[in-house]
Amino acid sequence: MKIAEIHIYQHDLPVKNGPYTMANAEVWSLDTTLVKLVADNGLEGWGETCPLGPVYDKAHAQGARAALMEMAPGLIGTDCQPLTMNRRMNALLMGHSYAKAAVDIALHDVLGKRLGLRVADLLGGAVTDRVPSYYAIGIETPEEAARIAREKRAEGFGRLQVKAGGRDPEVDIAVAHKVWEQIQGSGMRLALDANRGWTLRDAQFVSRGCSGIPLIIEQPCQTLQEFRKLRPLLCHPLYMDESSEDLAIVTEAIGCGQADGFGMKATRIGGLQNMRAFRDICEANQIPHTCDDAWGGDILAAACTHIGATVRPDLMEGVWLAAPYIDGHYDTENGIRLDGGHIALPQGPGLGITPDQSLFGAPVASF
Ligand code: 0XW
Ligand code: MG
Repeated sequence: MKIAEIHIYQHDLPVKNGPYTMANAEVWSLDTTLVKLVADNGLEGWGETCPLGPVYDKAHAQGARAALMEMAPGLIGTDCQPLTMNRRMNALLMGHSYAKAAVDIALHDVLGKRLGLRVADLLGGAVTDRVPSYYAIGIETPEEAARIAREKRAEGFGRLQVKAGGRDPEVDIAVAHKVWEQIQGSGMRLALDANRGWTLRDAQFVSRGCSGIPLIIEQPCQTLQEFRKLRPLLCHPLYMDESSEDLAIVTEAIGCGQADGFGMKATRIGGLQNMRAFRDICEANQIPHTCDDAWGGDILAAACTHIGATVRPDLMEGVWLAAPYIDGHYDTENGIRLDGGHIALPQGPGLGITPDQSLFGAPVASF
């Protein structure tokens, strides 16, 4: 089976009840890119990439479409095999893993349909059909963060991520304590995610101010060098998110003891083929991690859910969904939804999602 056509679509995702807030950033609407691969047997596969605005990661919406248009002519005629396709994309364009991921996801979708297998089965096999999620509480006051924590505990979430940074570290400390008061003893795990918004000084202040709380600190600062300096100074396990830009950085961070875990984005690492390798590297080193993405609709949500379903349960830190912030679904029947803090693994072949293509309008480019 070979690639016969590639179609690229742009679609806006306004943030429901926005904005979505993080340290030094708030977003009101996202610009997502969808890729439809048509194989020479007529089967179609869908992929998606949706940077969280232009400053969250080294990725932006127009860059994704430009990278896809750069590669597309050279991908026509390529075998529908993930490794072959990834090697072909790397031979056509250096970097831009977040764009390549959309092709890789679409490829897994069309290959699964060809073989009559779920993407999770292509990735080694699902260990669960009810994938754990986690909820991210934005930059909030201590009281509001505590209210949301109570609500999400009642809904059945097993893990909370609380956004921090971009403000007085004393407020971050107060938020962490208020949230912990709501979930202590429930078995819920807690992450404090600064999204690179702390200095080394603030990260140490907050960790010491929360020394009695069993939380993890996620992406406190900007650089790998800061991770190296900070790791021995913290009272808490240190997770890497935005800095984990590729598998080489992941293996170095694990090998050098810079990271105790990861918040991993399927598109940042380059798609499901690389996400599978990341999963296996983490499992070989007993390293917990998430399987999610910065944003995205049903296609990206399904991709993260499928890889998330294959992760060893004791290492699984959850699949985050943008769904609570998106009005409607690409696939109204099989769209990816939260239920009691968990996500039902789609059972159809491929991603198990059939997007209503009319939502996306005409392609911005076809090859
Ligand atoms: C919580 N997320 C997965 C959603 C937002 O994109 C940010 C991200 C994170 O962990 O930084
Ligand atoms: Mg994060």
